[in-house]
Amino acid sequence: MRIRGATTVAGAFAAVLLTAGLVAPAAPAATAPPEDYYAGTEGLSGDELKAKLHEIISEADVLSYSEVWDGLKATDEDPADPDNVILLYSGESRPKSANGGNQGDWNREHVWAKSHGDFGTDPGPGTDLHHLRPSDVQVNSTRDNKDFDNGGSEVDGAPGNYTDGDSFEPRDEVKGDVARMVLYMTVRYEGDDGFADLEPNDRVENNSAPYMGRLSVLKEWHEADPPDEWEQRRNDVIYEEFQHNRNPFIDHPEWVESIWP
Ligand SMILES: [Ca+2]
Ligand SMILES: [Ca+2]
Ligand SMILES: [Ca+2]
Repeated sequence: MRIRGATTVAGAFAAVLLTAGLVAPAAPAATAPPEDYYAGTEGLSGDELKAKLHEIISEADVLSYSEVWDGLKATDEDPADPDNVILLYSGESRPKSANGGNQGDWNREHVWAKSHGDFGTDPGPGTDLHHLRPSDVQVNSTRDNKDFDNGGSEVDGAPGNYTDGDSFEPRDEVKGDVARMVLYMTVRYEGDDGFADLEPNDRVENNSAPYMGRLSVLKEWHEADPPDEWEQRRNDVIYEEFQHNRNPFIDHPEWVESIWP
């Protein structure tokens, strides 16, 4: 049994190093959502569950597009190096200070492409941290506004990612993350706030329509790559420090099947 508050010699030594700034504190472990966050969802499924979740997660603060930089530096911090962020597609760790628009920089990737519903970067879906991720500038431009599907040839500078003329397949480690980000967006944005009603479908080449495909593939990716501690911590940081809302599909992966059987 470990007694809370008990001090060991090693623990005291670590505390001294921490105080002296010689070691970085360990990344905080993921926490569960507050007990009453999903109150009212009990017994619901399908469209009723989706409607209730929409109500819950729409209680949120909205960031400006410039505040997104600071958001991503916190949400996507490299646990092994607090000066760096992890890039979504390439998986690379790159200095937080290398944010920008030039080759070698990282920028703000909209996983739900801005053109699918034409929401731009005004405060709203275009600044929602739940689907924004740091990405290499070149890789971001290769992804472009393509829908998600399996297949294609490997992306330059992002091993394990594939693309062809109409779709993009992210690396295995983030396939589920991508699926849960897309599905969050469809529940959060229902057309009642001046922005388009974002919805998933099973197509590619959605272009400017407010849809993102392919739902059947995203569901497979969600199953194959369940939420891990890093993704849960990211959800917590957005909830606690920035928007004060959560991605329900990270907290309750089973709700994907309940809403999209
Ligand atoms: Ca394709
Ligand atoms: Ca993952
Ligand atoms: Ca929607």
